[in-house]
Amino acid sequence: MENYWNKEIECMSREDMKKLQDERLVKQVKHVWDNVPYYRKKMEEKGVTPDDIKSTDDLHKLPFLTKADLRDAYPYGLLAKPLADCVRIQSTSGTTGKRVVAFYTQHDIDLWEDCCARAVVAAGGTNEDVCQVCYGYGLFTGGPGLNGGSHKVGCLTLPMSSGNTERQIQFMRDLGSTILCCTPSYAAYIGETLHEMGYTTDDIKLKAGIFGAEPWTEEMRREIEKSLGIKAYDIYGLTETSGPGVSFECSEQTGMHINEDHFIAEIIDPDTGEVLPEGSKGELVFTSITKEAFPLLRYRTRDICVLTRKKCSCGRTLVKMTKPMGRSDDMLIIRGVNVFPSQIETVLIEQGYAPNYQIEVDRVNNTDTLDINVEMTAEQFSDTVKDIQLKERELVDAIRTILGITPKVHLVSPKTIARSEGKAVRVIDKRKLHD
Ligand code: DLL
Repeated sequence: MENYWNKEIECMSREDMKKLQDERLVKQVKHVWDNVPYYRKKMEEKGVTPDDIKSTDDLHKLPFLTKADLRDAYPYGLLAKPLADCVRIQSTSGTTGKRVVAFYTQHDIDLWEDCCARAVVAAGGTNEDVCQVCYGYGLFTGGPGLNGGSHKVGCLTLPMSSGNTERQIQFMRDLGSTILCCTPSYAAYIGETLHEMGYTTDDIKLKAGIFGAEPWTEEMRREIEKSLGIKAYDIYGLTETSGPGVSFECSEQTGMHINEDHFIAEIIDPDTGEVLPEGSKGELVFTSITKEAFPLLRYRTRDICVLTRKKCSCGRTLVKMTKPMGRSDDMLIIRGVNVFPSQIETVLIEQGYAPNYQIEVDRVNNTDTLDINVEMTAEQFSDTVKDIQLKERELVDAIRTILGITPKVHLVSPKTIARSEGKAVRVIDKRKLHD
């Protein structure tokens, strides 16, 4: 039998949900207009005032927000509450310019954790469960989000954070963890390590996993399910909209239900910005209608997917999104970290290299690898092998500082990276991330 965290909302009739969204949107637009001069200016430029927004039917009149706006307004420019009312930030990795900093009031945190609680319950979680959270804690939203959701449900929560895999398995066995929360690639690695340590699924009590924060395929799902003896559920979200829990999978596993009482979803044509009808593939746009501190209106996620309102056997009426099928920008997700090629380029140029480089991403044994080939100038090339190795190490350190992940850097001879006559091919992504 399907369990719900908030049946009234999760199974609400479409008419009632629309009414709720209408009311909340009107209120939210006014809140933003009154408190965020940055967005108010954007509305004025488009000739829209709060009076023009009477219901969700008017949503398309509002201007979009993009990552570029977040960058312009960094750090406090989109804050809609006085700092005195804010209690937390979370953030993505990246240099200042690319970093997203999201703000929360206590109320925002409560609602966010509530969204995550829905995901935990949809994966079969109850207060009888032992929930091991191995998403990163700290600035990343994964750990704190699932931690909060697991607490709300009343699971015994293990705030493990990621890493130290043998210890993860020891805790999992000693405490009898039943639910695992982490990125799908880390789940696969935990499975591998479990078997390498000589254990089988009979030695653990896991029954479900809640995995997200990066793309993963149905094949990978089946592999993880087999190696850990569980049912694996997908969860989606982004820092800008709180973090995980914007949408989550139910037992039917044909897409993720969006928490529409908090987020209005639209699909647009990424080139023209035109809103597309249900069932079309396009860029996902979210309007957060309950957030107090960091309420983004029509935020372009750059994630490409499809929305569907087909009846779901789980009984939920919340709209479903497919797994993201790609991005409309050049962001890569490597080991769960958001990486823009331009961040790497900036480091190379700062360190005196010409912008002749190629980034190679692959997935080996379910772990992402990042190799960066960088061309030396003729001058650099005349250095000794020892000098070149030292330079490679310097680059590795500089990139690790910026991205938070360790790449392999290969300095190559001048003129060995193919020149392009059109757009340079900077990134070769060999992972098969989408079905
Ligand atoms: O990854 C939030 C999160 C944490 C989601 C834990 C799920 C679990 P960001 O670091 O801001 O936030 O990255 C957001 O990650 O725009 C997608 O491109 C991608 N992403 C997130 N969840 C999924 C998923 C967190 N289930 C970006 N499948 C998003 C595919 C995902 N991609």
